[in-house]
Amino acid sequence: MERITLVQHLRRQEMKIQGASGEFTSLMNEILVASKIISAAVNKAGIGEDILGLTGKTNVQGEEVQKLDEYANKTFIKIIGQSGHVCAIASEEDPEPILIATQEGGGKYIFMMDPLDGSSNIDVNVSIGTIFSIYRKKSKGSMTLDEDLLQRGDQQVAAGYIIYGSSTMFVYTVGESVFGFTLDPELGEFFLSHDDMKIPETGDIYSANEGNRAHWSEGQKQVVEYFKESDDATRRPYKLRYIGSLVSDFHRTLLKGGIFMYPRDATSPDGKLRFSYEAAPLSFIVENAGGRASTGDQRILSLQPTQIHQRVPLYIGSKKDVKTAEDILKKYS
Ligand code: AHM
Ligand code: MG
Repeated sequence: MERITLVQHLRRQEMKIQGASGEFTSLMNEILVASKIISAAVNKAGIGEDILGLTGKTNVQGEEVQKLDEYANKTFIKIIGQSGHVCAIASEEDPEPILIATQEGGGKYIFMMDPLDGSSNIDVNVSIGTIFSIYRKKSKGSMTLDEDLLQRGDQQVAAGYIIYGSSTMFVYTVGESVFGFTLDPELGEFFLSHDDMKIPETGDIYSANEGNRAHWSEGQKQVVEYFKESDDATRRPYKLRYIGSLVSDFHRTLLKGGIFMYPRDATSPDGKLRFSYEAAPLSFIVENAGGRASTGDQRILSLQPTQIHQRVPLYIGSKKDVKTAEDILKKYS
């Protein structure tokens, strides 16, 4: 594969779009910068608090040690907010969206993110990640909640995630194709490592928090029973893998196929994951890689959100596996 950096790749993509102003590429470059800063901080997470014996309140410079998720949130807001390309930032960490005014009257994009997903896994050295999504401002004049911040997922201009794992990877799509880049830590550059990513049509892995089984509907229990049955023709029983860190579980699903589920249950009627920061961006990615994503009975990208922090059940992964889950759920509904 040609050795090409993320910056070069973005520029080439831009050249394919007629009349592109460069604003989008510039915004993506800012995301890239923020992600390198977070990647370095995640790599040092253990050193800061344990190896150097810090109290957790102040660091060696006498500054307050921030929790990594707060740090990631602030870093993204600062860098993206100053880019001049966005008019609003909505973050899973903040109750209200942040409106950004620039001298020119605000950028044309809306940036949504889960700055550090799976952050409860930091202490145990499990991969975590950032999920982001970009929409175009639709309203004329000042921002509106309905027109601008509550857009359907199929209106996304781009979506991506950064996984801080054994290596740091940046995966993004602007539609049609999905591209993955791996950070070379010595050079501090992301290089194309996964060109035109495609999810297998079926997999042999299912992923769900089965600890919640007691609260599941009969349909959801049957979905999991199905994947556990023995049948050579359909490669069942499937393997179970559940990390509990969405970016990691999703990244594996994208590469290997299979299905990831976070269903609704008796204690959480809308599931756990958020539409704007988790379900919609990952669904945009999976569909552009040839996969499928639904709430169990509706395509995620066709769903009209009504609240910025709305939760949705999520079934995401290989086309056939997600369809199978939907069919079983329908049968028991
Ligand atoms: P967070 O946004 O508070 O980090 O929570 C989201 C995380 C996802 O990364 C993961 O898929 C899910 O919560 C795991 O939930 P559970 O522990 O209920 O299985
Ligand atoms: Mg999250």
